[in-house]
Amino acid sequence: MITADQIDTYRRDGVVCLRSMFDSQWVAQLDHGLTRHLEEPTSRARVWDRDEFDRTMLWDSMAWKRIAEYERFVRESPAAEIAGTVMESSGVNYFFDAVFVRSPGSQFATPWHQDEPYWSVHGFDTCTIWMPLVSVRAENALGFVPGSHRWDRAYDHYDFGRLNPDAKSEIDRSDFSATADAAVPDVASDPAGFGVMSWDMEPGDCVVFNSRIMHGGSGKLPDDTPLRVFTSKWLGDDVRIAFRSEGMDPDFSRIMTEYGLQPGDRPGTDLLPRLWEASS
Ligand SMILES: O=C(O)CCC(=O)C(=O)O
Repeated sequence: MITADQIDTYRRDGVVCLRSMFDSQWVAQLDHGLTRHLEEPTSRARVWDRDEFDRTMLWDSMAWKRIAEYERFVRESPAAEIAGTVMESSGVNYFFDAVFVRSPGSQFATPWHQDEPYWSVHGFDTCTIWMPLVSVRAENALGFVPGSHRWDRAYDHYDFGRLNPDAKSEIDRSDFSATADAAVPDVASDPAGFGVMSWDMEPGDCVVFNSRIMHGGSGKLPDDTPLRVFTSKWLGDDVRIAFRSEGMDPDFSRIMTEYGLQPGDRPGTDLLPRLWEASS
């Protein structure tokens, strides 16, 4: 299903676009789940952008245990195998899901960032499967700086808690002000210079990206075009639990502790279940 060339591409670039990985039933299930999810979002859901035409970009996460369609996708779809195969891991654990929903014409572009430095885990072998549930053109899809998953430096954390036009109170938010090491490179002002890659994609296609890759953009949609994206995050061989003193987003430290997971542990338990083994 996945070729050696595609695995090489992921190893080199930190990102690979895979075509027709999920059949129309998986896409329909996720889309149905997302519709239900948006009717009853979690307490973490937040509008990241609302413009003068009331066009929005909404984010929510960690809904898989309450949206049956997500849980089925996580446990039974090819996603775990895709993640493990592309990362060349001996097995994978599930981490969490996040959705990114833009209403038609939303001009919001996701700030450039890396994911893993925000997380309550540490490791090179972490990836996201980014799946649009509608057609998306390359210029509106998530963009990636190839090779940046191996950049050997820590960047400032963008504080996503600032994206709160509706002034929602009690949002998960870390104080990242002490983390400054180096400013995030200004990829948005010179995408060609950074070699930014993105793809025209159809429902069923996915992009798998290493969670240390610099990514951002997406959005800037035509007036009649929405964007509904489901992402799932996966943990491979070298990953350990890590509670970062500089802050986390999302911060899993409390729930991990409740499940008996401590810094330095390998992922496990019903919170981060093992869902695929290479030997199987
Ligand atoms: O789809 C987007 O706009 C952002 C996605 C993203 O940053 C992620 O999945 O980590």
